Amino acid sequence: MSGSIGFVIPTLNEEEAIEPTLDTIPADELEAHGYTVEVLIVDGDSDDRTPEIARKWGARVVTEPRSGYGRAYKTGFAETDADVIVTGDADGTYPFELATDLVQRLEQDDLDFITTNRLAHLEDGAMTPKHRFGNWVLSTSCRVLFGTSFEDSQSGMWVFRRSVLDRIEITDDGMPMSEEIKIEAFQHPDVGAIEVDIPYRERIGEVKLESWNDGLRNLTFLFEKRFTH
Ligand SMILES: Nc1nc2c(ncn2[C@@H]2O[C@H](COP(=O)(O)OP(=O)(O)OP(=O)(O)O)[C@@H](O)[C@H]2O)c(=O)[nH]1
Ligand SMILES: [Mg+2]
Repeated sequence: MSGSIGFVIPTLNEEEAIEPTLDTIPADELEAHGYTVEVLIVDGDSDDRTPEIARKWGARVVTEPRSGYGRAYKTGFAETDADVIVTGDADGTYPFELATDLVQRLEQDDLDFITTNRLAHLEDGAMTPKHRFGNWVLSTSCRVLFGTSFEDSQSGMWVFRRSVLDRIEITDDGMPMSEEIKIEAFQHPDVGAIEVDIPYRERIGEVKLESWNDGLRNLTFLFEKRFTH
């Protein structure tokens, strides 16, 4: 098999976690399978050593000073021309080491978009009960409002063909972009989308999520998308 794989990873002050995260990317394994690999960091103008550490590791770093998780991904997607994009946080939580299996699954099953379900194998300390409850509310809301079948609406690890981006619309610049990309992919008649179980680990470094604010913003986004778009 051949093709290019682009890891797109947003960072904001992740100097403690960035190197251990990058070290889990199975670049050699993917290359042994015939793929070329690019690692792209979209840095939100961190005021710590995150970009410097990422560059030293060998990643390409672009700076996106406009704030927001969704904004960072939009910029990263526009910067890469990889055939398949793999995403995830720079905080040590997601199993990038499974990327080869996921890319092969995408190709063998002729899929376009894979999202991941962290709730299946949560490791100790990975998610507080409050976050699990919030996630359940949001995933259930997605199911009721959009008829989507995924369990984990907030997972940030996706493996998808770049061509999907020509068929879906991403509008949100913040955290709701995570549920938006899944709803768009799962609802599109010409996008083959599934959810796959993954383990999810405890975060390295400071928690950034503002639980109540981000949770409420995510919920409001779902209702607005359903009833005003
Ligand atoms: N470029 C950029 N990256 C961001 C921004 N906000 C968050 N990130 C990064 O996006 C990823 C997801 O953010 P997290 O803080 O891990 O959000 P979360 O996973 O919902 O919450 P916790 O891991 O529990 O803190 C991380 O790699 C962050 O460093 C931003 O405004 N700009
Ligand atoms: Mg995270």
